[in-house]
Amino acid sequence: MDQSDRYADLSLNEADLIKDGKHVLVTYIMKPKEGFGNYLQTAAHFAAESSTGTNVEVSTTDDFTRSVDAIVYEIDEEKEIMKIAYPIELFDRNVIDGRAMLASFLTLTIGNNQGMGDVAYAKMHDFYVPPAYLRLFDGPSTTISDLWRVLGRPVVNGGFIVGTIIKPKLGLRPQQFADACYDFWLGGDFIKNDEPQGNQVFAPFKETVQLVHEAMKRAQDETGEAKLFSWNITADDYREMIHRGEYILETFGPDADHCAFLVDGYVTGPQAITTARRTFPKQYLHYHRAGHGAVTSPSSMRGYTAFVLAKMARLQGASGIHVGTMGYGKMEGEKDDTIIAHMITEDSVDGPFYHQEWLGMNPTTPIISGGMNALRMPGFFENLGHSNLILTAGGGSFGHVDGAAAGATSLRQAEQCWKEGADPLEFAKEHKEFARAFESFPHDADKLFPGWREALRINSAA
Ligand code: CAP
Ligand code: MG
Repeated sequence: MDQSDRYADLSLNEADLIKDGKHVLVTYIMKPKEGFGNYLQTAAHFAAESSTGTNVEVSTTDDFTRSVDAIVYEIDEEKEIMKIAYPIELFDRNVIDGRAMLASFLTLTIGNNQGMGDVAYAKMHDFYVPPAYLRLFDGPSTTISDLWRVLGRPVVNGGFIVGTIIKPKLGLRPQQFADACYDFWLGGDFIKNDEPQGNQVFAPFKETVQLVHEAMKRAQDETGEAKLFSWNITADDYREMIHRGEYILETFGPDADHCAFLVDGYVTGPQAITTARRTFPKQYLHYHRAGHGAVTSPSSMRGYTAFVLAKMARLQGASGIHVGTMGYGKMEGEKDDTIIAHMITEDSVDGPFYHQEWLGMNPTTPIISGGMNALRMPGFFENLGHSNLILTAGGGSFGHVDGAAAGATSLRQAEQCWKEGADPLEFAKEHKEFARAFESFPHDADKLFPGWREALRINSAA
């Protein structure tokens, strides 16, 4: 059934739609399946299934129904681009407080339309949120400024937070886990649970929390510096999440503001993020995106991109989200993924298809993780252009030949090297931990700094 006369209007002007502020605009890369309608007909059917329609006319439709139809307003068949305007009235609001919910945004914009028989694929690449809808989202309540404040740094441009993930990913018992924390904290600032670490039978959560707090206090006494820990409170049951969070805060007591809460937001979905955001608004909300590659990978033609995931995380109130390593680490990513970091930290930003004004909504910290070590950092910072971020390097810390504290120091030195605009090999001659990172990660050293062995042999022999 050709629904393009109802669900498409290519005369609509995007600038007018933005000025009117009554629609969420979404851009997809979409390809129709062979043997069905033409591009516009498939797009119109997509808009129908994503708003007020189905595959046939229904007798119950009235004029009001039609007034909230999602409308295809632009297509470019060559580039497989389809743009749809969704009236903001379509989206579900909380009964309890009238606020927006991301679940509804997902259900409509990438819900049933992901499995339509006449669509080969459709993937969301950008979306625009008008002011009237934007203000209904929670947004972040704590930000990196709250962490800088605990660390005793300036709350603006407080700089690089050197972090790690306790490795191995699983398999440490509580005392060994706490010992690893202490070792890293002698050089680093921030530790996170790895995404699956929680209450495994060989590492009871409550015993681990107590021992890590002891380790934090010893490391703080030893270094005279505040230390941070991001606790995984992910669970299927929101009551479990709240129980874990409350236990952490009670146990850490005077050090409670040294704790962030980590939620595996992709696998648990918006409810878990919002449970943490609204139950513990004073705790930094760390969004880990494990699993996102299923939809965000360039090899996936459905779902949404990593850029869209990060933008949605800011709306939901994530204080920080993993944004990848922009091609410098082990996970998928490109240099121009810097657009993700800009979109979640700045207030007036251009995305791939839409400019977004955030109207003062708190920023979300770019969290960098995935195969990073001191050798890879100078290039990363040069590409991004700043170091107001959290780095969590697991292998890059615990893989350093002189241990985790030296690993942390090498990461801090890497930022210093970049800030000074120094040649890394020359810089290494004066900075031992950074120099030893070359011996710790020789494959990276060979690739990034050919001739490093000769250049540093003088130093390492000393
Ligand atoms: C990194 C990591 C991170 C992923 C996250 C891991 O460890 O802890 O979870 O990199 O990826 O489990 O692999 P390493 P992203 O530092 O030892 O590589 O940040 O892209 O979501
Ligand atoms: Mg991990």
